[in-house]
Amino acid sequence: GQVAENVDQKLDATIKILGTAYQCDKFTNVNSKIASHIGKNLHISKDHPLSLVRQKVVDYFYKAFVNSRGNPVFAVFDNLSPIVTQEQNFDSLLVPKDHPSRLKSDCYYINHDYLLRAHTTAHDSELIKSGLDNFLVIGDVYRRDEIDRTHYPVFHQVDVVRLKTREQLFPADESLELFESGNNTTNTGIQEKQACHTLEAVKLMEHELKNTLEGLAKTLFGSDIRFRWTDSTFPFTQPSWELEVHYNNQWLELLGCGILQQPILYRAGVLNKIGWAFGLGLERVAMCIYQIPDIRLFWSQDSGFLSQFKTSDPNAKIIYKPVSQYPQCINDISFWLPDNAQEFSSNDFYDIVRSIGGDIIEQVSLVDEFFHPKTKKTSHCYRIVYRHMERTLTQAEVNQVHKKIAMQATKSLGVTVR
Ligand code: FA5
Ligand code: MG
Repeated sequence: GQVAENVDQKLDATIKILGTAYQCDKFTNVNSKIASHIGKNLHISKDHPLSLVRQKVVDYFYKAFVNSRGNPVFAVFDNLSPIVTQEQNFDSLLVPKDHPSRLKSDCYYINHDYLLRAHTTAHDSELIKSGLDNFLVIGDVYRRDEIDRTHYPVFHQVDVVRLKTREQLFPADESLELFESGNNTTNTGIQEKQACHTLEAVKLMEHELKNTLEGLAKTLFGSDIRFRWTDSTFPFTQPSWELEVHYNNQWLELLGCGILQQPILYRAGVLNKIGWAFGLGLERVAMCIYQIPDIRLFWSQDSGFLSQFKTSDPNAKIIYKPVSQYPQCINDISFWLPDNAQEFSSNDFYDIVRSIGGDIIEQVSLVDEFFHPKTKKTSHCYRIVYRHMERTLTQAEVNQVHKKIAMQATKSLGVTVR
């Protein structure tokens, strides 16, 4: 809050982010703690749970929308800089000048000109302008917020946009149009459509959007997932909806979506298309499907957390097991394999480690391997991570277990500890 701001920033100072120095001014409220998250790119970090969810979403769109040659039509942008202008984050999306989402109390401003994007929607207008009709934007977003189990000032979103021409929307009927010079129509007070759109076009787009998102929800949460649609409002879509899913006995807001405001497309130079868009939070999905209890865990460097998501298959069923809050104790062991090295299996060593170490073994992994050309011997180095669930282990007691493991490996596997 206010204190951190005053401590960290001086008006005549500069703040360095991703290698660029920015002049501070009275807008500046990015502090060094927040800035330290920039460039971490959890959503594209190998084996990170947010990266697994990203892959699931991308795979779903690659499969669901292919061209006549069977190739995916959606382009993916997952490495755009989170530093954006007010034009990108707000103006290009028709967010009014006095909208509360622009307030310094809600956003992280670098200075008057730049802020950390508050949603990945910030890139939609430019990507539309560049000529794309189908794309995903995935990245870190920044909002001033409390820190608790489900809120963190940095989280990750996917935004998806799909634009269609009249011919693509109504391939079989030349009498149907996208546009008319009609009125905003309301149905029970909710804006049913924008004045410029025909009702047929909006209804068909709504149908494709909702079908696509229900399919996505089933892909992420399983085909039995219960969901419901609620009406919503965003400055950049009309009509707008939210999709909620029923998970662990409660309704959870999964995403916001709608029919893009036509002026956004006009301003981006697109005159003959209608579009739908949505924005989804990755943390919410990951917390549900992997049963991760606290949003702060995503930023954990603890290998006890990260190693649980090591998989080559984004569809692997993973249930997170809580990691002890007591510290890890990491000991390495290196040994020469016996002469019949081909017969040696790391799994045999892992069994020994587990049978001797029991529950204080958190992980074992092969961290180095080399062949000595003179002696023709192979060396393996294993890293053993020890951790007790209820108390802090002393280095002395870990050393004792470690020594026992070395002795047992020597005896039953014929290795020579180095
Ligand atoms: C938006 O950010 C809009 N840009 C979404 C959108 C895009 C609407 C395109 C229409 C068209 P919202 O603030 O509701 O909307 O956030 C979208 C999703 O991000 C939420 O549904 C939720 O899944 C996730 N989300 C929002 N705030 C948080 C938070 N504090 N922590 C975790 N996830 C969040
Ligand atoms: Mg919302």
